[in-house]
Amino acid sequence: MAEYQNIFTQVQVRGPVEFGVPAYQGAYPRSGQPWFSYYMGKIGDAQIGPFYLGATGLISIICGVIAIEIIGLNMLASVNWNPIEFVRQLPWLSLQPPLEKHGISIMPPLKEGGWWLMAGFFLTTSILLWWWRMYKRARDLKMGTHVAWAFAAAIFLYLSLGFIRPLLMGQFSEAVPFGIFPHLDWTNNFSLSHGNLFYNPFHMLSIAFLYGSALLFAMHGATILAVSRYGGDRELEQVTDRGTAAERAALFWRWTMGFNATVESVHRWAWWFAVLCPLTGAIGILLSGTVVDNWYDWGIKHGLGPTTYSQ
Ligand code: 07D
Ligand code: 07D
Repeated sequence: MAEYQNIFTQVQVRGPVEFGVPAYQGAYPRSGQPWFSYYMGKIGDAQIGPFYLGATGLISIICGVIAIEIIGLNMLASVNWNPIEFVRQLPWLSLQPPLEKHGISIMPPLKEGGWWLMAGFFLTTSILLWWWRMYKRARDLKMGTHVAWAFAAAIFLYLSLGFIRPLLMGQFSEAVPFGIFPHLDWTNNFSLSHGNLFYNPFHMLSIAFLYGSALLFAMHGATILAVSRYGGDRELEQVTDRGTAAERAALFWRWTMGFNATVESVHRWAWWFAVLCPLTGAIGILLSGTVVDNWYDWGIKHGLGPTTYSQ
């Protein structure tokens, strides 16, 4: 039997199903008989289940389904309830936010933004409940709550785009429409109507953290794969007996970069880069139209753009 396994030399060992640590007292029990999937085992754990849904999970899914129903049925109505056209045109269909004349009224006519507000309400409730479920599951497993706080950073950007900034502007019409290409059109228009978002320093920071996250992920993923032949992917052994894998990985980076993160700190690097991407982004969005109207003009004024032209 192969001693060390990675994606290339993988042997799937099947023991009895693992039920994990007992559920927290008062929590709903995990349900369902777990089963194994060979193909899931290729990309992760082969065991599926048991599942834990709980009240927040269940209500979150119900709210998510209601939001998708409202969005989907409005899109279907926009193609005269023709299912073929719905499928054909889906990427371009949309549910638009309230018209400008309704400001931040929460009761505009349904067809003038009411449906959008309703869908937004259910989607936001669904996302917040899922956050709460994530936080609770982590606490009940006596884990840190890092994942929930990273998710909160993304939720902050989502809320900035669709709720906080529109409130600050006094206009729900400023919010993002639901729809695949329509939300891209909105993104493009946002940049244009604020004089080129590239001159927004927080957009710059967000991009640096986005690219940085990809780079860190590539470096970390590649490093661990590169030492998986020495058991580097088996984190527990690396902590109790560093062996040669972690040492080689560290040495590799000291040789090639002059510095190495530690087994622990590399995850802090990754967490901060990922979290700062939407966090700086949200700041940039909240400043647009509220504090700074035109980022290009702002950039020129603050030395980000050319002040004179040679031609
Ligand atoms: C891979 C994890 C899985 C998540 C996935 C997304 C839905 C929506 C809706 C059928 C990396 C699931 C999608 C549930 C289905 C309908 C009507 C995460 C992974 C696979 N965007 N955006 C996409 C959202 C904003 C922008 C794709 C959501 C801003 C650009 C997908 C939000 C701005 C491009 C999507 C949101 C913006 C995209 C792939 C919320 C500025 C693309 C996403 C809630 C930040 C890309 C056609 C992906 C694309 C794309 C979803 C917000 C810009 C549909 C849910 C308003 C420039 N966005 N987006 O893989 O191909 O994420 O678009 O805020 O080029 Mg977007
Ligand atoms: C959207 C957080 C919300 C998501 C949540 C998830 C579900 C689905 C799914 C069950 C992504 C909820 C999930 C409901 C459940 C399943 C499967 C995070 C989101 C809560 N830009 N730009 C960014 C670049 C331009 C514009 C960020 C590059 C142009 C606007 C990012 C370029 C114009 C906004 C970034 C570029 C423009 C952004 C997003 C290049 C358009 C934003 C970070 C090379 C012509 C957003 C400050 C992120 C922002 C944003 C990258 C160009 C417009 C770094 C690389 C100039 C309006 N841009 N951009 O984490 O924060 O998003 O801006 O040209 O709002 Mg940009």
